[in-house]
Amino acid sequence: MADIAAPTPPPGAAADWTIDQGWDRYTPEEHQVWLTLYERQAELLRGRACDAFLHGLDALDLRGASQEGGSPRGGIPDLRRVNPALKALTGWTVVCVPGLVPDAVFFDHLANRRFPAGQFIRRSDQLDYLQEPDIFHDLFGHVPMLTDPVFADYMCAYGRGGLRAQGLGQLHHLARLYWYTVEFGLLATPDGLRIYGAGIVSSRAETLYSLEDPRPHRIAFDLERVMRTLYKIDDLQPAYFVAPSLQALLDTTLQDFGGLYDRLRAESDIDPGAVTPADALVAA
Ligand code: HBI
Ligand code: FE
Repeated sequence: MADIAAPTPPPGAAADWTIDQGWDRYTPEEHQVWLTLYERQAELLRGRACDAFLHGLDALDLRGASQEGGSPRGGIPDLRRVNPALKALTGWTVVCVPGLVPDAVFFDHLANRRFPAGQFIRRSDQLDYLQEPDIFHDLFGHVPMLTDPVFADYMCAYGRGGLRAQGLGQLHHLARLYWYTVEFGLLATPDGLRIYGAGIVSSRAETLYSLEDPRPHRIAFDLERVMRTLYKIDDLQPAYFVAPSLQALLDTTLQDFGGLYDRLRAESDIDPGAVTPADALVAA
C-alpha cells in the first residue's frame, strides 16, 4: 500500500525528486546572471566569509570559467565537472531538484551526502532576493562549505537527525537549527566574526548587515536556545548565532536529542528579536 501522505514527484522528476541539470540548455542570459551574482558576492566575501567557504569556492571553481562549452568569463557550473571534485573531497555530490522538496526527501538526500540544488536560476530583475532557493543560492551558497570535512559531516548528521525528528514530531525544532546554522550561521575566528550561512553569503545586503550593522543581536551559539527560537523567512535576520568553531557544531549532533526534545516540549518558543538573560552576546 503506497504511503498516501507521501507527495508524488512532479512530472519529469525521479522518485527521489531529482532531475537532470540540463547544463547545455542554460541560455547565455542565465549564465550571465550567475556571473553577475558570482563576481559581486565573491568580491564582497573576501574578508567576510569564513576560510572554509572561500577555499571551497576556489576548490570547485564555481565561477565556472574553466568548463568546455562555457564562456571563458564563466557561468553556471556544470555539475558533471563539479561533482567529481566535491566527491573526492568529502563524499558529497550535488543533485538537481525542481524546487523545494518534501522534508523526508530532503533529509534522506542529506543523510546520503547528496545536496539537493534548485536547477533554475533567478531572472536578472530578481538579483537581490527570491523566495525559492535557485541554483545560485544552493550551489554558490551551500556547496562550498561541503568541501570542509567537518561541516560535511555536520550536514550528513543533520540529515539523519531530520529523519529521526520527523518520526518524533520534532521537525520544527530541528528546522530552526538548520536555519540558524546552515542558512544564517556566523563563526567566531581569531580574525573576528566570519559568515558560513548560505542565506547570508548568497545575499549582498545580508553579507554586510550580518557583520557590520548594529541592529541584529549576535548571540553565542547554544543548541537548546537555537531550537527554541522562531525565525522569519522574508526579512533580514534580527538575530544571528555565533558558533565557536565548525567542530563545535558537529559535536552538538552527538548528544542525546531525546532528552533535549523532552526539555523543549516544556519550554516556550523565543521570538526572533528577543534576548534572554542567559544569552551571551557577541560583539560584531
Ligand atoms: N527542499 N530543495 C529544498 N531545499 C531546501 O532547503 C529544503 C527543501 N525542503 C525542506 C527544507 N528545506 C526544510 O524542511 C529544511 O530546511 C528543514
Ligand atoms: Fe538554503
